[in-house]
Amino acid sequence: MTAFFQDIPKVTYQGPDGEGDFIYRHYDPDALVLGKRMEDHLRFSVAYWHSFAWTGGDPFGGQTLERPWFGDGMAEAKLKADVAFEMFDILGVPFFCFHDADARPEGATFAENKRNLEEITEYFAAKMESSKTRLLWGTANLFSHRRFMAGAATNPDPDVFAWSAATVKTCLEATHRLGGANYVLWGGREGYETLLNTDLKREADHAGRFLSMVVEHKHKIGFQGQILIEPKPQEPTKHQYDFDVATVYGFLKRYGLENEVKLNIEQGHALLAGHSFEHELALAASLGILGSIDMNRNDVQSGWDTDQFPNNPLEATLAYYEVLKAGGFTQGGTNFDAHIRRQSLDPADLILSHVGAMDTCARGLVAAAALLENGALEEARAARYAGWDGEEGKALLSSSLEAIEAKVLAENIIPEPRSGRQERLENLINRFI
Ligand code: XUL
Ligand code: CO
Repeated sequence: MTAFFQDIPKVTYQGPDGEGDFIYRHYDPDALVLGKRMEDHLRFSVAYWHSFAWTGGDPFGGQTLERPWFGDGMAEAKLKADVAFEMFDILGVPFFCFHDADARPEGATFAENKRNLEEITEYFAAKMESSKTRLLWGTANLFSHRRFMAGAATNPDPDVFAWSAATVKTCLEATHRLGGANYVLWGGREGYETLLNTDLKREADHAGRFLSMVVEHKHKIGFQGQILIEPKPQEPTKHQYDFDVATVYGFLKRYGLENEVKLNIEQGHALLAGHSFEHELALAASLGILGSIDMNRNDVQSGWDTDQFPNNPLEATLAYYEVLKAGGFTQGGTNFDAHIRRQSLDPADLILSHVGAMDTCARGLVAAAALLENGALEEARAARYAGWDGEEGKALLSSSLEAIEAKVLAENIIPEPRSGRQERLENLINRFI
């Protein structure tokens, strides 16, 4: 045991009336929701980067957090892993996620990075033998180092493409070695700052070929996890290519990858794209590409990607409603791609941020399940489209403009507007929160 979380007890479910801070009031891993354990529905994951690698910096000031593992060496990387697995155990979370750069020291060459990643992967593997926590997904950080300033797969320099492809190979293999359920590609700096120096078509073709190589390698090594793309519309580049679900689906179709790659959808990124989270989830589900979620909100006032832990049960309900309607997670899960605030200095803050987020999501899941079981929302939706279920409605879709014109004239069709009943449906949902 390290000394970092020394006074913090293991967090367990105590129910809504339990006493103290270090308890779950709503997250009861074994409780059955629609016949499945809550833990198996939600599949919570801690993000290694935010909890253990982020220093508290913002554009106006540097490090605020002090951690005994901050440093460049392998000893610090192993101490970080020790503390991380202690936190997974305190929280009882079933999963974690990591980028290569969060976990291993940065080397001077690719070969050194590869060696460092292999060493820390084996260190994780040894820890996972006695831990219940599994790997939800691994990924490569292809955006922090200055070599990636003009992108990775879409960089104008073939050497950066090569470095990036080689790096993804090592990260995919590390994920495979650790039994990861998914591998994520977030297009960190795959976008542009100015069109004046950018060849859009060439960059898209390179990104398409890069992703195809990832899929080819997945099959070559027998990795059974899902390959996931994480959409985001801007930040860090002014325009990101993986703008939103619709844009990424178009990209996957263009390169013939729509049956190979699914999406990891982040709440805050949906908002940046001008959508609601539930819009992005519903669209991905309707396209058959809903894979996993990053459950972290933005601040409504700042309009930027502030990566805060969820704390709004209504938002969580609307999100899990879409997840449940789509059949629930198979290999995906709920990753908290969220960090504590810059002033949250204490080890306890790291734990309590996750406790609150897990309780919020549990409330959302339970409410969403009750709403589904109640059925009134789906009945109202079905009733709204009922006209299409009859023979006449079906015939319309296999008709032609000419035949339809004749029908409208012959039957003197005059559409009668009907209420969309939005407020009634909003009131219905609020009864379940
Ligand atoms: C950035 C972001 C990433 C990805 C993984 O906004 O969400 O942390 O989740 O690279
Ligand atoms: Co994310």
